[in-house]
Amino acid sequence: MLTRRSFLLASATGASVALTGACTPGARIEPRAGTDQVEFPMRAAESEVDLGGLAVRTWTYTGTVPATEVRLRRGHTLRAPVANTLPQETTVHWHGLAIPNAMDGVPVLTGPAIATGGEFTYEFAVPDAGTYYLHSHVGTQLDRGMYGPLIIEDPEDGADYDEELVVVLDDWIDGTGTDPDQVFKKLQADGMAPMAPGGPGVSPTTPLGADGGDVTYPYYLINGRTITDPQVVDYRAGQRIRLRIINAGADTAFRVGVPGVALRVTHTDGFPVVPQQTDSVILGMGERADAVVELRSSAPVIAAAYGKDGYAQLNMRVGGASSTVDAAAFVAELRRQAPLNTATLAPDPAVALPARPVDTSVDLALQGPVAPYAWPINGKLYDPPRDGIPLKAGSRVRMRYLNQTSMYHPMHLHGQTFQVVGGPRKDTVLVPPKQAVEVDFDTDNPGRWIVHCHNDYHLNAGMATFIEY
Ligand SMILES: [Cu+2]
Repeated sequence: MLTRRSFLLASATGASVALTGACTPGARIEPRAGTDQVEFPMRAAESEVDLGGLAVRTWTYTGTVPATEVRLRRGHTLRAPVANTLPQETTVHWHGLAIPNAMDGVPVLTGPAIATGGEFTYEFAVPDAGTYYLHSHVGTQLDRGMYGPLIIEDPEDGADYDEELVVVLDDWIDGTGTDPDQVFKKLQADGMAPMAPGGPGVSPTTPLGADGGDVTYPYYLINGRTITDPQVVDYRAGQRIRLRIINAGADTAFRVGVPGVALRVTHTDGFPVVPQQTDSVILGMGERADAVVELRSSAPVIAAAYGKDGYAQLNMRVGGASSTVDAAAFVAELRRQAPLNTATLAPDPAVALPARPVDTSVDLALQGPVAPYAWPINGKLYDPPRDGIPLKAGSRVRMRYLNQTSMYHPMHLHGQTFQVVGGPRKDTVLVPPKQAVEVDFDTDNPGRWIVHCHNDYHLNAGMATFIEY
């Protein structure tokens, strides 16, 4: 019997999908034949990487940016021995997966980090299908090259598309004369520039307000390539492509679109939604969206940095023809659009949380910046293992994110996924400036679980707390 997997491999050798470029992340890991276990060894190491006309020294898990794609099927077991050769301790966090606490990769809360010269083996069964990613949860390592896609297939995948394309977005500064540790030190030394008064507030076309972020990046990447030498993927006219879009950036939200082609958004943060057509979608750091596009001619995927200059690009090529799209003009068009916020989607009924009364409400007031550079929650900076929020196992919790700041914060909960009140199942949700977002979840996976802003610099500046039960 031909599985979808072997079909994809067969069609790839039939050249319907040709990956070009020397540094594509397409060398994917498969389960060992006859087993359900995927072995994925990683070596955290300083690496020389070509980002498409830009050679940098950075830190990686597999010698590439992004890390080699991990792809397995729901219920499979992932076994990942990680050796750390970096001059700092490190971990791997499996973003979005509700797995045992000791495998979550958050220092202090879930276990010790992997020391320099040390090793640790992560091993767990993957509970839910969908588009996920892995990244370091130590310091500013996420803003180096320490991230990669983690794709979990459902046996029923593939009914409404022909091919898949993983699209990993990133903001890049490491190895360009500075590194993320120096960037963070500079933010602390300089303090925050005062907010420009009278900038645009939150509106349909500026859904995250005026403040795009704290870091100015020289480059934006899709699948580890700058716009100078983007990845090119070949298709045939009429093919339906499932884009699995992952925002692996540290301080940048992206507006994502394909010129002249509608996106049919089918999933967010791994979970299926009632499909929604849109011209563009906005993704905060840590968020994912799956969207099916039907290609009639060559077209790029464009990701415009929100509130910042610059964009990232990947080229989908049909019939070998170059796209005639003016990327810069499309970026300007993206900035005029009202992008879809995935938090407004309706869940697929199969994954909606069952209705039940809320047992406990937790308010998290998002605050800052406090001079010189701190972002508190409820007046406190992250200080594990102190100041956790005790909860009861087996309860329905409503968490209210109250953003009192002038910047957006993508809030991420570990260990269990939530349902946005009135919206879809997710693990990361954008909280626009001066607005509140409510999410519900069930305490069904005991442990100490961090809740934090997925802006990596805000996290390092204290914007986190944790629940425990
Ligand atoms: Cu934040």
